[in-house]
Amino acid sequence: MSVVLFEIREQVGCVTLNRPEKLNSFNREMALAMQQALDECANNPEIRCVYVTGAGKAFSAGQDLGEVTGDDPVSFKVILSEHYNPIISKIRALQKPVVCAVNGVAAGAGANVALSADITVAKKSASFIQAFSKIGLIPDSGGTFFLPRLIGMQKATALMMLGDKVNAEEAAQMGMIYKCMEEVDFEEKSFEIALKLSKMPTTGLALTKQALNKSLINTLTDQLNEEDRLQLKASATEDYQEGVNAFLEKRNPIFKGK
Ligand code: LHQ
Repeated sequence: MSVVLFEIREQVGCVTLNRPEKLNSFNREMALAMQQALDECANNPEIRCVYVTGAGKAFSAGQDLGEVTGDDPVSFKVILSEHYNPIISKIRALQKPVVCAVNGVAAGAGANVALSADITVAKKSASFIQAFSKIGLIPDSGGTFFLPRLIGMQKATALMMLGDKVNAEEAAQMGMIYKCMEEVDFEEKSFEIALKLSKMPTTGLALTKQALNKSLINTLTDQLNEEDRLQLKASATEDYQEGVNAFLEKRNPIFKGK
């Protein structure tokens, strides 16, 4: 069985971390397979939205600690530069919305992969742990970039230093994730978000993502210029024409992502 499952459902690329017996902790094979799945999502024009989740009871327990110990450990340099950093960069660079459905515990790099998605939702029983400090490491996988921006410096610092477990409801309340969702129909309801996005004007959504990526580092003046540039692109899409026409004709629009 593959350590990452990949399938296309309608126009959604579904990526499932699949080492449930190891709480989907990342070893080299899984990190590289996830990158391959993200590349397929980026390059396949049929795919208009990406949905990432975990198999079994966990989303991901972060780094497989068995791989960094023992006789032939994988080096930290390799783990960061070949595993996590490319995963985070690929998620942010993907010109399609990435929905992450956190189905259980997300710890260490597992938590920060989840927080790098465009829209992160979590099952009520799921939790987030910045587990790094407990083993003497610093938060990686973009955590020190995204978490303070999501929840503010004080809370991010406390969670990263104390390594507290945050449940899904608290995570939603503090703005770490978009929504905490009910247990019973979590897969179906979280997938509906991805499905809805895949039927929207996805070129416009990609341009929105570009603007938001830039907003994390831009001045207001630069950001206004960026909005100007990207809005011109959005206004030239077929989907924009379709959206306006459908509104005026009082019908449902059919968007093609073009
Ligand atoms: C695991 C793991 C795991 C291996 C559970 N590895 N087996 C970057 C640079 C380079 C190196 C290091 O890492 C990084 C980035 C990072 O991600 S650092 C942070 C690494 N992750 C952690 O420190 C989390 C460790 N795990 C836990 O704290 C707990 O397992 C959590 C809170 C995730 C879940 O707790 P429980 O639900 O109580 O499950 P459990 O602890 O009983 O685990 C179940 C099994 O999974 C168990 O194996 P066993 O054979 O006893 O059933 C664990 O050993 C194994 N497992 N996490 N990361």
